[in-house]
Amino acid sequence: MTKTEAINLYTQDIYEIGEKADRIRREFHQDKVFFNSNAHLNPTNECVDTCKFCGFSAHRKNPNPYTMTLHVALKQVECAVKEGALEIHIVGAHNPKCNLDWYVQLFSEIKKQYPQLHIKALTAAEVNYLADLHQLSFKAVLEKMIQSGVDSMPGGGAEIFDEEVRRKICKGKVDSCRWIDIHRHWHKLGKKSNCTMLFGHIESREHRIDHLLRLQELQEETNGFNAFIPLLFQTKNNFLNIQESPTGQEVLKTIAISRILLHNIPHIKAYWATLGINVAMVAQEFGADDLDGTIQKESIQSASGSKSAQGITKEELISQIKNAGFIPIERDTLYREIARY
Ligand code: V47
Repeated sequence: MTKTEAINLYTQDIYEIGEKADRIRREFHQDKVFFNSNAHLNPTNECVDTCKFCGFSAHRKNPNPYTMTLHVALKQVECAVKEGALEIHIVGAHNPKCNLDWYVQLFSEIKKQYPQLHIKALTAAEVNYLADLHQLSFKAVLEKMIQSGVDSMPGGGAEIFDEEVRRKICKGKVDSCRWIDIHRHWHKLGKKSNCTMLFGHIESREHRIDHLLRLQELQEETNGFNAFIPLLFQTKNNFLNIQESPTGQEVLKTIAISRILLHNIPHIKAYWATLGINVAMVAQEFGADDLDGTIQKESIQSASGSKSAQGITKEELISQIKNAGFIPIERDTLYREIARY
């Protein structure tokens, strides 16, 4: 599909593109809706970057800076495991106090204590920051991550690839080519990752399509992405001053178009923390097949207004999925089925 044809999908009736997306979704996953038992660990919110969309970073809009000691971070992991987490998703701010040695110690200690726990850690933006901080190549950082026990990478930091938009919303952060190069290399090392798109701020439909087509192209080359996560922008406590969020229709169309364009990425995650559980469930009829997980404690999106701070229970996820007529499948991070309810 050309860029123009892809952009024109937005002008089609919502049910028409919903049906196309649903057909692809059902070919891949039939009636299954996936979720996992996971926990988030955000070791610090003290950030040298100044992304305008972020309410998590400690600056004027979030006057509560924190940086965990290794001991505190490991205590959180211990609690997460006790609560049943099979995956720990580690994402923090760009903070020289949490340098590469700090993360290497954290990952190694987690792997030593909980060898079965899947470590999904460090966005490409963090990898790029740590490489610059230590004057290393990003390849060297990725290799250190693997040596110390990181299993897969999350999809954050992609935002919107268009450089003009990036200059306005996250100047100085990893650029789009570097984000793609980091994931390409991670895939070449035999590892899987996810990819995201932050939408619903100042970007246009054209920017979204450009973003999706670039992800499609990398996936064609590496086949290393497990899931795509369209992150709906949360408007509170940040410097973008967005007054109006996209309509429900625009959100669902964006998810459906993602499913159609990213026919080579197996999973589309309707992340309940940014969509809310109700829209995330409707999204399962428009191309998505995954909700993300229990999370336990969420600090990034909830800092900008989402209702995800306390996570969600497994029982709630299961009953939402069942009541919507789908089959709840608990998965591990790499989408191997653990249980069917
Ligand atoms: O890169 C920051 C986003 C991302 C806001 O890989 C915001 O499975 C909405 O990438 N409104 C980090 N989003 C989170 C992330 C993620 C989440 C869940 C699963 C996975 C995965 C990855 O959060 C950042 C940024 O794009 N973000 N501020 C905001 N106001």
